[in-house]
Amino acid sequence: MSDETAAPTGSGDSWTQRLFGGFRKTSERLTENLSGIVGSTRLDDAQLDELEDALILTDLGPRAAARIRESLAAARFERGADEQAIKETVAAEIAAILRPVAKPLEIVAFPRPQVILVIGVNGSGKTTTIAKLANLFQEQDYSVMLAAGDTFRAAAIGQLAVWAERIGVPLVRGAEGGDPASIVFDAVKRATAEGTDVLIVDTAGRLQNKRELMDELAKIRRVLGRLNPEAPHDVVLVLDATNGQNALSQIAIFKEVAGVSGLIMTKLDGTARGGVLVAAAEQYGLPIHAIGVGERIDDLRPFDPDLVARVIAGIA
Ligand SMILES: Nc1nc2c(ncn2[C@@H]2O[C@H](COP(=O)(O)OP(=O)(O)O)[C@@H](O)[C@H]2O)c(=O)[nH]1
Ligand SMILES: [Mg+2]
Repeated sequence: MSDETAAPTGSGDSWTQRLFGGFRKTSERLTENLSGIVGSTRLDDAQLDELEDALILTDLGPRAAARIRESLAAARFERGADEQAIKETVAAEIAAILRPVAKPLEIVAFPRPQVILVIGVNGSGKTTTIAKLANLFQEQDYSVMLAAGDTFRAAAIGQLAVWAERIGVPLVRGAEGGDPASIVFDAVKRATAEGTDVLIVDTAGRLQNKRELMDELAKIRRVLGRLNPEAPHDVVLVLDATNGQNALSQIAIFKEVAGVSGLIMTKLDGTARGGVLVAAAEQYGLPIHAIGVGERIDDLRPFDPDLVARVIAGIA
């Protein structure tokens, strides 16, 4: 299994290897806690209580802990629970939590464009994720346009411009400090005129001033709604997996300030506490569209609940 720690190579397998990295902390805690029940034929209440208490302390969240306890209580390990059988049971339970929320972003808007508003705190990975999404949509033969709605820092506009040029998609941008709503207005008009399939809008994530952020996002939504009552079709919150439990409070805040229709979790490589994804699925039930495991353009994929469940259980 030493391959799991190998440096990412860009091959198909490296995707799973990096996922193992992002979930390692969660997975190791889980395995440690499960080791106490290996060999048992029937798990008694005391053992199950102890296990549940320990699992609550992992980042999977209390409800996942309770469900894992129940499924292990119901499981019959005829010849004594071996580690593999326990892990399979746990993976099945985690997959059952994750499957209902796994929903890829689909381009279905009519009339076009489908407007995807991307929100999240600074540094969570919004701009990088927008580039990766644009690339995914292009691979599916959709035409894509980007709007630089994070006008707070010139660097943010420049960063999106670099990506737009690299992947060959048009960018609608304004001056630093400009009004994001007017950029979005121009972008929707241009995308409509050009028959663009998907318009992805970057935004600033200044949580320090919640009121201002709320006003800014509300204004963007108003302008969008005036041009197309269905827009934005998606409001995607980007979460940084290395934020652990903070990611959960960010969901609550952004639901309040902007409404959220789905999630993308980034940085599920390195030393993330990926288990928070399971807690988010349980607690909010919001669609999880995709996950990111690196800084490169092809480091984003639609969320695969079965693979992630097996990685968490340590058996992928
Ligand atoms: N390791 C890792 N880094 C990422 C990932 N996504 C984004 N980043 C990095 O995180 C930093 C912030 O990303 P950025 O897209 O600028 O975030 P924004 O402020 O929300 O727009 C950048 O250095 C990105 O390269 C990821 O999935 N994995
Ligand atoms: Mg940005």
